[in-house]
Amino acid sequence: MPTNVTVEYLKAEEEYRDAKSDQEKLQALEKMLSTVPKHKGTEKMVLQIKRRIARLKKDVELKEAKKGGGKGFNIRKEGAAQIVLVGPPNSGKSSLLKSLTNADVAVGAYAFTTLELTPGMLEINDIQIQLVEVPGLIEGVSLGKGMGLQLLSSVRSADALIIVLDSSISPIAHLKTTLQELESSGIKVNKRRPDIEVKKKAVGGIEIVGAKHINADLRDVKEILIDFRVSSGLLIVREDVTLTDIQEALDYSTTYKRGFVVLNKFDMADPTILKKMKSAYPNFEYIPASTLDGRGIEEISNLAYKIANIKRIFTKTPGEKPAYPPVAMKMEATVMDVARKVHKSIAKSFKYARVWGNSVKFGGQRVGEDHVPEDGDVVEIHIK
Ligand SMILES: Nc1nc2c(ncn2[C@@H]2O[C@H](COP(=O)(O)OP(=O)(O)O)[C@@H](O)[C@H]2O)c(=O)[nH]1
Ligand SMILES: [Mg+2]
Repeated sequence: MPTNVTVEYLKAEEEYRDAKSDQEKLQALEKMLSTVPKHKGTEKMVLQIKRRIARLKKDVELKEAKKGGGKGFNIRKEGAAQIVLVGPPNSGKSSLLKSLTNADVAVGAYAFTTLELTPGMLEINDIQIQLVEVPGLIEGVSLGKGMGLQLLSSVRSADALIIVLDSSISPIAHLKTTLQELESSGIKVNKRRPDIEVKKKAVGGIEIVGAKHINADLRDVKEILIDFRVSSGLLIVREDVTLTDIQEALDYSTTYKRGFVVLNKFDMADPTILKKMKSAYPNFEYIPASTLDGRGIEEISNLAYKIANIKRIFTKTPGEKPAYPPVAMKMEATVMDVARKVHKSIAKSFKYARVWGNSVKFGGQRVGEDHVPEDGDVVEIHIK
């Protein structure tokens, strides 16, 4: 234990020891995390606290799930992808959902108009994308206050997210707190998973390949591995990483999502805010928008389609015209995946496919099952 911790930290630690409920424990741990001095010497401590928080949250989520959760949670996925709308209360999420979809949504000039998840369907490029409004994330949601945990679990299960901000009142600060809430629940937006791999083994201890990339004491690395129940196995590190990177990569509860920011209510904003946001958080795309005058709405649809990471494939039976509408597939889907989507029996007796479009050199080119078609391609499957 480093001796240079603050009085606040020690108080939080005491609160943790005295805590009775999961809620109290979580709050004390979050307080410990925010008060522990952050430098190389305390990295281990910080990571330990984070592991405890993650574990406790998982317990709480499991308990909540057993109870059955509240009404309005667990929206059934429909369409080709699911994108959640998140952001502070009153930023215009409901208004945006209304502008983009057929959803019947309540819009209100006060916070907490929406208390449950509200879905709507966005139709774009012949594809349906489900948009789901998540009630306003407020500071402290990740502490398990109110509906926080269930809300964040709905974000975890989505394919991507749109962060909606009111651009007329401190959008930079609101983006910061929104991202903090998400990160403290293991949801990272527009970040890449570090290139680390773990192969568990039954015996033999821990072996590290690429140790030169690790900027930490290898004993601490092993301690984290053991804490994640890996007592034997291979850790492969392919790029420079810190102890924190290793923990995040091992923690299966960390998820990585794509997202962009809607600067809503731009009709009331100081237009220079766009440039300021870009320099504060350069890893995001921003769309100045207004549900009042309609600006930006079309761009939001287009970018939503892009981050959904799907492609449209027109399937075709030999001798016939391509079928309409196209099927929506994940971007990395192969011709075999398309065959499976059409029918199991077709996939089973797959022989080859002919493809028209950007993924081939000439129309009607013959390809094997591993070929990856591109958005808008026509795929004609031939069976044995
Ligand atoms: N000026 C302006 N007001 C908006 C805009 N979008 C929404 N609002 C207003 O902001 C308030 C909150 O909207 P709502 O969609 O309920 O926000 P939510 O809490 O994020 O779902 C309502 O009074 C809306 O009429 C916009 O683009 N410009
Ligand atoms: Mg709302």
